[in-house]
Amino acid sequence: MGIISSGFHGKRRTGNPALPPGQYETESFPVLTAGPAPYIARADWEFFITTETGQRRAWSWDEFMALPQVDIRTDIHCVTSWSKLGTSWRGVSLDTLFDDMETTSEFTTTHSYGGYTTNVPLRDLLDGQAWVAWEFGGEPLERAHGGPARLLVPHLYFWKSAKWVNGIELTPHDVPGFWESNGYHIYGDPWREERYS
Ligand SMILES: Nc1nc2c(c(=O)[nH]1)N[C@H]1C(S)=C(S)[C@@H](COP(=O)(O)O)O[C@H]1N2
Ligand SMILES: [Mo]
Repeated sequence: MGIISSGFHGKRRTGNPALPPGQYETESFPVLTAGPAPYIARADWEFFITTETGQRRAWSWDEFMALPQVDIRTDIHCVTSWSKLGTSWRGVSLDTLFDDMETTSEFTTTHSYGGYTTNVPLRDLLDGQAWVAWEFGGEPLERAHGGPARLLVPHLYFWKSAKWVNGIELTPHDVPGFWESNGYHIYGDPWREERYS
């Protein structure tokens, strides 16, 4: 094929190096939720981390807001093939939240209000790779997108970014979460197209 007209690729801008294989760019922000969206008031929200030894840390909304806040600009990639480039978020780095925790666990299960779970290796949550985000595009995160707050792990497919996040459990083994038990890949690297198991 020598001749490519500009309309040929349609919205599948396959030439964009920011797009992982098989993804197309969207300007909209689709909502994807398995089941009903829970309603959690900020006053009732907390975020916990538990370890394999039973250590537990938890932050109320006000305690969470008193932690250092950072702005994040990142691309997000949904396994259903849409990618949204250059999204902006504000939240707390998981490096901050894990600061005092002592663990020998290498894996985590994130728990959401409403029962959703997803597993991510601990190393993928640290070193500036993951946040608990509560603002999107300069506005409080909408409930449909996980407000009051959601996990943001943008280097993995977006199902790992648990909405209505409640806490993270450190686990000795890699335990499949909701989608990982329903045919999705255990790890979910969009650049390797790790969509399904
Ligand atoms: N609690 C919870 N988190 C979730 C989901 C869900 O159903 N429940 N869906 C996941 C999936 S499959 C995707 S693609 C993204 C979608 O986020 P969005 O609705 O903000 O686009 O949230 C992820 N986090
Ligand atoms: Mo998804």
